Amino acid sequence: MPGTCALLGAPIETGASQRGCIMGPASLRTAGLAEGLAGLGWEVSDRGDVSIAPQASQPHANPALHHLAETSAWIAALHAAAYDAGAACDLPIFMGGDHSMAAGTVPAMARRAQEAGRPLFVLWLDAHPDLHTLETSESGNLHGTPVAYFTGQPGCDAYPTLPATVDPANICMMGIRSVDAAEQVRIRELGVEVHDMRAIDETGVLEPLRRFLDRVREANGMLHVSFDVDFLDPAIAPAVGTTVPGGATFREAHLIMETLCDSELVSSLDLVELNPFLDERGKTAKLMCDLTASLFGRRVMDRMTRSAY
Ligand code: 4U7
Ligand code: MN
Ligand code: MN
Ligand code: MN
Repeated sequence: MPGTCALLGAPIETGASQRGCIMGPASLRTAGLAEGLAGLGWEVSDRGDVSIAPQASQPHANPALHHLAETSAWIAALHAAAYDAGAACDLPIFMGGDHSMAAGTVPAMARRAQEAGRPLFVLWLDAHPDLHTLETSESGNLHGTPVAYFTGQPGCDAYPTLPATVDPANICMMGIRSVDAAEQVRIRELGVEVHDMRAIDETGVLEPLRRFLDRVREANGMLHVSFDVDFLDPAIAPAVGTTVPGGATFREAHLIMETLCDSELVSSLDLVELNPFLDERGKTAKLMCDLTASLFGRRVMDRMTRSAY
C-alpha cells in the first residue's frame, strides 16, 4: 500500500466568514502530518504553499458575495498546482484553507481522470452540501459553492472556465446536517447521493460507504475525498468556524478512513476548513492528522486479511 504522497498547502481564508483558515496548512505541518505518513512507509514530499497576487475587486449581480476576485484567482492557481501535484505522486493531500479550495483541487483531479479515461468519484464528508451557486448564496461566503461549480451548474460563470466537470451521480455526501433551501432543491434535481446524519444514525457509516466504493471499483474510477473538519462533531473537533452539533464521532470518522484504506481506491484528499485560531492546544489538527494516518494505513491491530471493504 505505501507509495508516494505530495503535500500542497492552500492557505486560503477568503471563502469563509471567519478568518483563521490561512493558518491551516501550518497547523497540519506542526501537528506532524508528513512525519506520521513517513512513519507508515510513505515517501512524502512537501510542495509548499500556493499563493496568489493581490486582486482588484470584481462586481457581481449578487451583492452579498465576498472576495469573488480572490476566490477566482485561488481556483485558477490551485487547479494548476493540484494538477501538477497529482502527476508527481500516487496520492496528493491538499491542505486547506477553507473549502472554496475544492473548486480548484476537484476540477484538477477531474481533468487528470478524464485524461486517464476514467471517471472521477467524490466522497464529500461535510456538515454542508456546499451546493450554492454564486446566484443562490445568501451568506455570500464562497466556501459554500464548490460542489455547484465542479458539477458545472449554471450560475457559477464568474469562476474560471472548467476543463472537466464531475458527474453528480458520482458524488456521495456523508455527515450532512445543515442544508439551505436552494441546496435542497439542487440535491433533488441532480440526484446527488446524500447520507445525512439521521441516515448515519440509522444505518451507520459502513453500509452506505461500502456500496459507494463498490460503484467506484466497478467503474474503474478515481476517488477524491474532500474532508471538511465540520463533518466531525464539534466536541472532538472545535477548530472550525461553521460548527454544527450532531456530527460524526471519533470512531465513525476513523472507520470511514480505515475502510477507505482497505479499498485502495483513494487517489487524492482535501483536508479543509481547519481554523487553528479556534483550536484547543492543537487537538483538531492532531485529530485530522490521525484520521489521515488511518487512511494511509495505520491500524491498531495487524489483521490476517483486509476487510472486504
Ligand atoms: B463549508 C452556508 F448558510 N450554507 O452558504 C452558507 F449555512 O465549506 C454554510 O461546508 C456554508 O463549511 C458552509 O453560508 C461552507 C450557511
Ligand atoms: Mn464544506
Ligand atoms: Mn461544512
Ligand atoms: Mn466551514
